[in-house]
Amino acid sequence: MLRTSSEILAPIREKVEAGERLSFDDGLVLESPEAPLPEVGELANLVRERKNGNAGYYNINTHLNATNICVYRCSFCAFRSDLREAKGYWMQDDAILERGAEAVANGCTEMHIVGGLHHQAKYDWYRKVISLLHDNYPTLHLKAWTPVEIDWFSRLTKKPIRWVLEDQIEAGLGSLPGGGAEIFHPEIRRQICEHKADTRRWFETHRTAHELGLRSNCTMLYGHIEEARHRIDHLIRLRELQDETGGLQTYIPLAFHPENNKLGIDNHIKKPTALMDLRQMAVARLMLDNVDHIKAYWIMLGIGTAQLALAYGADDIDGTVRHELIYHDAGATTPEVMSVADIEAVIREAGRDPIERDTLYRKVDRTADGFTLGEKITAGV
Ligand code: V47
Ligand code: SF4
Repeated sequence: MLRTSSEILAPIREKVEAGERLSFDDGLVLESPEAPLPEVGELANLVRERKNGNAGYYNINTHLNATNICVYRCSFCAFRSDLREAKGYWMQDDAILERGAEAVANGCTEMHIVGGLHHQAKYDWYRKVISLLHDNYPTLHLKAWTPVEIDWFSRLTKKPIRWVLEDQIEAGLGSLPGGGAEIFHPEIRRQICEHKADTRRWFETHRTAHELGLRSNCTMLYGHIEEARHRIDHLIRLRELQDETGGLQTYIPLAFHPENNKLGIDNHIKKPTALMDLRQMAVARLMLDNVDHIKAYWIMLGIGTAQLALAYGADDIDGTVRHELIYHDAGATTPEVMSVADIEAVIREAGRDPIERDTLYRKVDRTADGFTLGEKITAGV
């Protein structure tokens, strides 16, 4: 049933209903407080249901942050540590293998691996993180390294990004997660993470990964010092890459958590409200017309907002998750892990049909002795 549109959204509603692409200015309208959120959400839901029907995707996954010691000092980061700090750690082979064994015992199909750039770690150590896990637990998909890490490996080895990615694929890398994107616009990026891989390098890494046949995710860190125009610029840059390669599979809007980090403390920033979170979800679904999936990462949003997000553009809530540090260090109060029964109940309560997928969006069917993978789930238009 078509509802009457508020005046400000009428032209955008027409475009969305006709399946037309939205412009930068349309994005700013969607961001404006005069655009009623329920209506923005309804439009996003239209696109979400066109692409993904009533599916509510999740996976069984775990995290590995093999070190938190980092040469960089991104002002939003509560996870990093210096070598001399008590919280600094660096995992060696046994601990990494133990994490793999635990993952497989828990039925995980994916391990999400990112971490600090330890000044004493050689490239071979980072490669070994991947090869150890892949050789010993070949059913585990390794979604690992952001462009910040790939760029660092390129500096360590003095080899191009393409060489690093090829070498990582040979070691067992399965795909790239979405991190390290933050805000692409230089006005903001230089204030929050001046030294690490810049926007050009982020795109070069993902573009090269896609050329090599890897899929990747993408993110945006919102709710700090950026403005609406920086967020829309960010989404349009991602949309342009996707037009070029088609390799992005999921976009995850990341709500800034202000605790225990310089950016939050110095600027007295409060965590984004649920209404801001829902608007970011919906705007992304509407602007990223060529990306199949939008993820409401429950660890970061909280379970209630993630459930609501399934009606505001999102079709995925990430996984059961285990060993998450980045958000919990920055003040997240969500549980550290959710059982399959609970995650399915959360999705069902939101009115969606829970579907277990693997990292590459193939349907997972559980069997008595493990799981089998179906065809890639194809999104609609
Ligand atoms: O790049 C760091 C963000 C990202 C904070 O690909 C923070 O499936 C909020 O990329 N407040 C890493 N955000 C996490 C990430 C991710 C998460 C879930 C799923 C996937 C995926 C990727 O976390 C970093 C940065 O943007 N981050 N500190 C903070 N204080
Ligand atoms: Fe280091 Fe990553 Fe934290 Fe930046 S976000 S300080 S690169 S661990």
